[in-house]
Amino acid sequence: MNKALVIIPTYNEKENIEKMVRAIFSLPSLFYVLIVDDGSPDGTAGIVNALRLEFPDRLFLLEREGKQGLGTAYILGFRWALERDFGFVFEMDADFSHNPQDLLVLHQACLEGADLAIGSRYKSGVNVVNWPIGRVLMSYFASTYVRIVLGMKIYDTTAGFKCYRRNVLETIDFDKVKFKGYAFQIEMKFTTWKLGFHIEEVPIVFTDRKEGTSKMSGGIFNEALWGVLRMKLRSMFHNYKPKTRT
Ligand SMILES: Nc1nc2c(ncn2[C@@H]2O[C@H](COP(=O)(O)OP(=O)(O)O)[C@@H](O)[C@H]2O)c(=O)[nH]1
Ligand SMILES: [Mg+2]
Repeated sequence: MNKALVIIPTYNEKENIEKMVRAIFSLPSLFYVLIVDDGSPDGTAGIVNALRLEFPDRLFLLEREGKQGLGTAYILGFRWALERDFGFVFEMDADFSHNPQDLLVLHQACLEGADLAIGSRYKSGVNVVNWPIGRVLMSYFASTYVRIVLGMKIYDTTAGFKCYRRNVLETIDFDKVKFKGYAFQIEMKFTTWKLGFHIEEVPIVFTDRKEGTSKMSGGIFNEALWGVLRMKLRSMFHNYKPKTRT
């Protein structure tokens, strides 16, 4: 159970996906990669399928019809990983905002005892490169808002670059995960924290994508804004229990 799987959700990432897969496979540790593509009209899945001929044992692809959001893509990937013998499961974007080298650092944090390691932009100052200042400020203050409302001691609450130990994913009841965008990232951290797991933030530098376009939308932002209040309310009446798997 020491195998490490990197899950990458994709929607229109034809400029990035091949470079990203090759970058991960050239790291000194052995990582497996699962792409969850939502029927990207730009043919991202076709590129992955071609690459699978070269890496049939290390690269996998799940295809869904139509854009269904990041949260459900990850949950599909988590279930897939749990049906197999992966001990460490990563979340990562396709667009090189997350430096593949940092997979090694997150992995190391989990090997040294973290149940969840978070690649954090805000652990030490603000480590964001090439985002317009408005977006940096919004992200930074959103993270602070979440930390205060939920009372969670995490600086980068919306971070999407993470490594979970298998037992965390085995314990979370995915049927109860409600959100899809940034709120999904917050909800996963909040649930992990409420369940009493050991969370560590590892400082990383986040660089804005150079190719392709962001899928961030006002709707996703609003979901996070109101979702955090709903999470807070729910946590006041809800007892966080590990899922009993049958
Ligand atoms: N499968 C899937 N992937 C998505 C969806 N929305 C975004 N992504 C992917 O999730 C990652 C992060 O999205 P991105 O647009 O870079 O968001 P941003 O970094 O917040 O601007 C990228 O790899 C996207 O291709 C979706 O609805 N479905
Ligand atoms: Mg991005």
